[in-house]
Amino acid sequence: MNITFRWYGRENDTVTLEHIKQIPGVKGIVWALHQKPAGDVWEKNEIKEEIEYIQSFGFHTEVVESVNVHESIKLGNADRMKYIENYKETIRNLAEFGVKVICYNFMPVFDWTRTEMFHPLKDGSTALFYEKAKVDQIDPKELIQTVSSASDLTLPGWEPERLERISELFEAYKSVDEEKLWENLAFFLNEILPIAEANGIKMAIHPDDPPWSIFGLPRIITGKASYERLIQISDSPANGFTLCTGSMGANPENNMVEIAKEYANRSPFAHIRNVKIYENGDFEETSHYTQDGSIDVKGVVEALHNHDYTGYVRPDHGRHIWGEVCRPGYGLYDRALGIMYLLGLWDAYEAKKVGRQS
Ligand code: DNO
Ligand code: MN
Repeated sequence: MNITFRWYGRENDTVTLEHIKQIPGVKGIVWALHQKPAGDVWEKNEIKEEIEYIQSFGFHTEVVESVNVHESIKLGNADRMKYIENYKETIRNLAEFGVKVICYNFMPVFDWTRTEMFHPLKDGSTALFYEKAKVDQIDPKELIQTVSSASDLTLPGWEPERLERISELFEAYKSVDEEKLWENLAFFLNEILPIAEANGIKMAIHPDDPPWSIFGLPRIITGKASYERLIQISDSPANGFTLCTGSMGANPENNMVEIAKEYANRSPFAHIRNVKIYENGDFEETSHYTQDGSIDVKGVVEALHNHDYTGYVRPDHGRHIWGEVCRPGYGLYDRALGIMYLLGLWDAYEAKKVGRQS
């Protein structure tokens, strides 16, 4: 388990690398060129500057999250090859600087979706919250307002430029159903995976969050069946998954312990967090502690440990605690607590294993 921490860069994060350095066990920073619009090539000089800064703190920079996929690729538009070629160039450039894993997602229009960014929890903290009935009724434009006004920092997937085109995008997706989206994903993967493989990079698709269709848009990376279909598209070792317990696990039908057992070897990257799911389909993000939510985080870590998992792991979102002012879900304190929980579990399983062997 190679512990990492997501960081949004010098200009776009309240957390500093000096702070992250004080969290025990963190080996690497999960980074990105966040200012880059989807579809642009990440140039070598830009990559170099960012990783040199991060590495000057002693962190590795082997995981990128995310290189976003241009909407034309997801829609299968006539100009998609231009963006696919750019994506290939970004893969080659990142490989040259030692990147090993690229996390990406294939969600139409929106990245992760929540109805509240700072929802009060019973313990006095706040956290991201998803109210199912609200998403079923709300005009997506109104939701965009809520999300983008929640923070002064740009939230990935909710960039103002992208959202200006929202009506146009919704119109375009009218002709893209789930099957068509799968076709477009397969086309993209068949183009980029040979490049990734030849350059020693593993692509790691992030599940849709939440893992069901919202606003009538198709969503396809939602559970075990999606993983099987991805493997059918390509068995290349470069065709990997990001095992995100909180995203996929927001659907109680997805047993994350079973999924971890079955797909750990296909997942070069894991996001670990907990969510508490209510009967009406609402969910809130909780601490990582197993007893606080609906996901068996302890069981997931045990499954990874049984696999002798050497992949990259990061705490995913956290609550906002102790008065911290931060990006929604990406404060320092609760994610640091999450790391301590993961390390504690890991060490306990390790001790048990050594005990068994001696
Ligand atoms: C949610 C988060 C997401 C994720 C991107 C990956 O679980 O991890 O913001 O980073 O969707 O592309
Ligand atoms: Mn995630």
